[in-house]
Amino acid sequence: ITIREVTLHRMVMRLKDPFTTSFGTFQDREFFVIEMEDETGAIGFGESVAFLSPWYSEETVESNKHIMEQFLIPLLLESPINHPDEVSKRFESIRRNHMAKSALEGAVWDLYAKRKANPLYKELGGSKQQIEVGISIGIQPTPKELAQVVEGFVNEGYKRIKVKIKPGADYEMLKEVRRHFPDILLMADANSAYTLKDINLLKKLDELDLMMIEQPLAYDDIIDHSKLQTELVTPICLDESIHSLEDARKAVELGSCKIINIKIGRVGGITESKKIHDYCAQQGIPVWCGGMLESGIGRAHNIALTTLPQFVMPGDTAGSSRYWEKDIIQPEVIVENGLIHVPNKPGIGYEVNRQVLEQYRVDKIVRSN
Ligand code: OSB
Ligand code: MG
Repeated sequence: ITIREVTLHRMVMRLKDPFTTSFGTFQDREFFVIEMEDETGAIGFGESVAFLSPWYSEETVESNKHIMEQFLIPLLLESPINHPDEVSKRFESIRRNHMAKSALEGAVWDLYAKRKANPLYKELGGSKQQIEVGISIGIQPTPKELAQVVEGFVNEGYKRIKVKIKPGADYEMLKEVRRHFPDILLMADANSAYTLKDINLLKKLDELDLMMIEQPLAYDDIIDHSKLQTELVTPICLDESIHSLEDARKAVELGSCKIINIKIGRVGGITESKKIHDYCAQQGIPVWCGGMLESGIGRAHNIALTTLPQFVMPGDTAGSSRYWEKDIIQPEVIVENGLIHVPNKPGIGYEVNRQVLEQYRVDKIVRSN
């Protein structure tokens, strides 16, 4: 594969509803769609998942742009690639910046699969024809309102409900949901809002029969999480703390978590995601695919990855209509009875809707050889 041209489409898309986490509320999603063309005219798409501000990790939309433009794209244009697995090697001289790397690698994967006229999920070695999905619900003003929002999504068929929590909006919120829905798969995501000083509160959550608690402690921690896990019945799932196979191995060896949320962007791409998946399969650690409020392009990559066998728990890849009035892919991602049918078309399996892409595009940067 000789990459001829890389286009960065800078997008601003308004979420249907504002999304609140332990770090605040936002509604406008700004990101890059990566379009890549090779010497045969094949085209691949990727998506950068960093946010405008560095609240989730240190990367931002601007840092992604800087790193892609100045460092990563020149490395890609330098010489041909035989296989997408080589991309992460090519980027090795650049430290971290996983979301920037992953955005470009994702486009290479799509392009490679399209050249071979093969669905991306098959290139990854996946086989599921449908995947189970859950939904992630932002912090709501009151337990009552939360229970109403949950009811709506339970009725839509989502297989697992995840509720964002923070100090002061945790036990009572979850208790109300559990009271209304004694049998649903329910979990909480704290996005690092607690410390070991909150141990009593975190232990109390054991009453609620949660499937797991995601990233309760610091975004860069695996030591305190291992202490916490020995005190809790509820399994800990790590999100922010895991950036690589090596991080996953250390966390599992320390007993810092019993479940891992794999996000392609956070770990630097699909190749690294597969390595973490394979390691977790070997260790008997369940994994599921997280989300970053992506457009349909990022979602399509998540769907392909989730067809791998160790993705045994419902992920956060909800349908297009949960996020957008109009998604940038066609057909849009449809969830029925909590299932997404995996498309069998080449590459990511969805077409990019050029008209909608241009409608939400605020800037365009082209680099070619
Ligand atoms: O922590 O999993 C997270 C959204 C943005 C940033 C971080 C997270 C989330 C979600 C929603 O939980 C996932 C989604 O619906 O795409
Ligand atoms: Mg999370």
